[in-house]
Amino acid sequence: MPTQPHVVFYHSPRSRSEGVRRLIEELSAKVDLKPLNLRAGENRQPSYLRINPMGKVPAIVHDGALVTEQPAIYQYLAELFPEAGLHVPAGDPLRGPYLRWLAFYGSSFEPALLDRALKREAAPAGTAGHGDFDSVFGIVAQQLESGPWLLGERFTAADVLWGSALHWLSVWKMLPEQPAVQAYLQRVMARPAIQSAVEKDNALAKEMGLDS
Ligand SMILES: N[C@@H](CCC(=O)N[C@@H](CS)C(=O)NCC(=O)O)C(=O)O
Repeated sequence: MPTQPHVVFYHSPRSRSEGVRRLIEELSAKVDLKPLNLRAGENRQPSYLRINPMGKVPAIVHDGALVTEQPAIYQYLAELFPEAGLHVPAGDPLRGPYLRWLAFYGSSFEPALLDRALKREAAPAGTAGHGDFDSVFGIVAQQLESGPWLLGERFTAADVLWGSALHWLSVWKMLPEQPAVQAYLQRVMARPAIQSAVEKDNALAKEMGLDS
């Protein structure tokens, strides 16, 4: 019988790593969960900085190798647990768009979002590697118009990443009203694995005292 890969997952509810937990649930992957209380500064302790010098979550360790950065983690885990069919392998015509949307999240969406959240003026379009928030969000919203998923009929790990990020932004009222995006979020959040991960993180957040 093939053995399951041993993956250690450093996680905190109410952070970006909630999305990774949703992916893990979608993949039906068994991982070694290491909760870190960011509020208590557990991620800044030397013991964790030795594992991830950035002191951030999400982070995974597999076969002694550290993987950080959401797009890399989503791609890595989806390929490590291929039975779930959430990765897009090399040679598949959707591979390019799949990688594009994973990378676009980290290299364009997050920086543009930070500009908006901090009320910073976006750097000139010809200088910055990312655009202003409205342009970047407009491109994502347009992509989601045809649906049901980011890549059309095929649900992938990229939907878990985008669905989780957009979900939180919608909860925090940081997203411009866009019916196609709201409909997409409803589809993502209705998935049984996503609901199960949300329930587990709600329980963990309560246990860790993160919701007060
Ligand atoms: N570039 C990282 C960002 C991760 C990140 O910023 N994580 C936050 C939680 S949402 C964190 O760990 N913050 C704690 C800290 O920096 O002390 C990624 O995409 O995974």
